[in-house]
Amino acid sequence: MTTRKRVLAVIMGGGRGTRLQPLTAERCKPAVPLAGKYRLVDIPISNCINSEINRMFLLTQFNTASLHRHIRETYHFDAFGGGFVEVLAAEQTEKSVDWYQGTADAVRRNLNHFRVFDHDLVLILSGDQLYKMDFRELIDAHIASGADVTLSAIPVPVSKVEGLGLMKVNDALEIEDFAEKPSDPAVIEGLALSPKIEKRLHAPTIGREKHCLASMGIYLFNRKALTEALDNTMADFGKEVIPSLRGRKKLCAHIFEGYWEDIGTVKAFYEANLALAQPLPPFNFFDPRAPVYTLDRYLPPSKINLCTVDNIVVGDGSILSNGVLTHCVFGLRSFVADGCALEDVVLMGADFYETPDDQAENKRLGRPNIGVGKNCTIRGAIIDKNARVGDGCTLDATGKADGRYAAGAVIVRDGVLVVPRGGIVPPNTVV
Ligand code: ADQ
Ligand code: ADP
Repeated sequence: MTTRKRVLAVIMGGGRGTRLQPLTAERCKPAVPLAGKYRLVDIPISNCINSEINRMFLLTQFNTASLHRHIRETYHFDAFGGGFVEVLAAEQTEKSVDWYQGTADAVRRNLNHFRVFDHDLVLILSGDQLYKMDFRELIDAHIASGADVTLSAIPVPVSKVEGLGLMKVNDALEIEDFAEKPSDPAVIEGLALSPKIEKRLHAPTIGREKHCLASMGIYLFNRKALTEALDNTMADFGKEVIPSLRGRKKLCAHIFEGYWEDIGTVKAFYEANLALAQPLPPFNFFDPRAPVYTLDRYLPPSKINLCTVDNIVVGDGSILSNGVLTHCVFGLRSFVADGCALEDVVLMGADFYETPDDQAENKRLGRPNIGVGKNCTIRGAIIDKNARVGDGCTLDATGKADGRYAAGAVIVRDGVLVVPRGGIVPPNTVV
């Protein structure tokens, strides 16, 4: 390994987060809970730490107290290593009063913050992807090829390339062509992997559906190349900056063949979470060589009373009672009362416990307690944090068109039923 180069990582914490609404209605994308106890941002940060990269900037649109607290209380570096995770929220300056216009704009506006730190390379990462990668391999490949910019690239079957940037590479993995999110089948066909590259893959694609090399939105720039690439008004890396560099800079691909999921939409987020409840999940949170770090909360172990459970993940501090729970993810401080049947549900849990006084107050106000009340049947849903589902509710996403239901207490998005953060679903609601 030759990671003597000094690397700064820049994590793109998300634009307006519209594709993740309503999960991003009251929080920024990096803070969205994941897998029962983590937040989305823990994934890229852990990948960096496990790759010996300990200087990270997190670019976000919102200056949320909760994100700052999570970062401050989780990521402690010793005084000698010089490590940090710094949140840089879109800020008003004399030159600009608006939000970041796109990924490139966000990085450009923060170049002045990066300059202060010694570095040779800048690693730009998306904040909404679930994957495990040793960035040292990417860095080594970048140095070995003498590239100005290296893009991490993953082979994707042609039927699944929608929404991805695609590239054509030569035998030396130099990028000869790049198209951001092409939809024309002829263009996609033209970018399909050459047999020579196909043969080099660990999991050869020959004899299967044609594959293309897709950009993972992970870019490694030489310091100078980044400054030059951003010396303009281009807003986005994928749409503008990367295509503009073709022929002007040496652009190379580094092929990654592990599990990688973009979780920028409600459906992808839901499916990636539930996949963790399978017997052998595609993403391994149990890998001792590459742990995923998060806030240590000192919660009690969870209690499960007389339940029938099958393929569930349970976060700390939860109490699940007397129900049938199938293929679900329960986040921190989840409560499920007696007599419930839950299937394919991501229950995010709560930020705090209600005291007996809080519960008495709920009763007085006719408000359900936080969690899922007695005798509910729920299927195909995300119940966001601090939500209250009353007794006797039936919530089922099957066959429901996207839209608002139960006077807005429930939203169906991408075919997934969502009870928003802090939402109240009155007792006996049927959706
Ligand atoms: P997209 O993910 O669609 O495609 P983009 O919307 O630019 O591209 O987002 C990239 C990352 O930056 C995401 O993590 C996003 O949340 C974040 N982001 C977006 N706007 C931001 C802003 N203004 N401030 C801070 N963060 C912001 C990109 C590439 C494709 C590639 C896919 C792989 O353009 O070529 O195939 O990623 O997912
Ligand atoms: P999210 O994880 O959904 O982004 P936040 O991080 O914004 O949520 O909120 C989490 C923090 O908010 C917790 O640390 C918790 O202490 C605090 N919190 C939120 N609502 C309440 C409340 N009603 N009572 C006490 N603490 C709360």
